[in-house]
Amino acid sequence: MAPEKRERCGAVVKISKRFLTTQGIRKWDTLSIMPVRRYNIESQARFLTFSCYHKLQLLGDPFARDLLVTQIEDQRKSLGFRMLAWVIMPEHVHLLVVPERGEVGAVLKAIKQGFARRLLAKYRKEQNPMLEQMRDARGKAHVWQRGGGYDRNVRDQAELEKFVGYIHMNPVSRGLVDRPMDWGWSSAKDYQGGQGVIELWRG
Ligand code: NI
Repeated sequence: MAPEKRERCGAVVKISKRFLTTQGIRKWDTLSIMPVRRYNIESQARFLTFSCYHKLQLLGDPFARDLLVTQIEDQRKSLGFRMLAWVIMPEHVHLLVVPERGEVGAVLKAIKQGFARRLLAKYRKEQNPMLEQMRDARGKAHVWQRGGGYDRNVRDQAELEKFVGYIHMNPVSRGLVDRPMDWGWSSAKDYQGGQGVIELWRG
């Protein structure tokens, strides 16, 4: 297939061979990316970042990260969005996704609400002292920072590769692991030819 093939509502951009090689991928086909900066357009990749309430490290333990992984994977199956890369850090999350019909709100809502409900239920049951720090002025406990977080449309292949690299380097930059693939809660392993815990879109 030609490197760039125009379609009615976007362009199919082929990931460069060089990038695939550096990421250890042999057979990843094409990714659909809109080359313009617009919101809610079909086939456009989105770089999403969202954080825990008041930057609390609510994702600091493996149990919480595993719970979020399950939530993301369940919602990926039911909502049909495509996952390109992801990382779960102790107090924030980065996702590179292509939402179904371009609607990213439903993806975020489903992931965040489901996780918050489960984590709060667990914390309440065990009377976790963290609950006190999660309360707002009215006494309501929050898991996520309010607002949509950070949301960027990925315009082209170069930007896509930059985001993938950035996402996977998060745990290394933070000093949590030496190599991206040593962090179990990201898609770095998939890019090294392995199978991660969330199924990535492979074209
Ligand atoms: Ni980060």
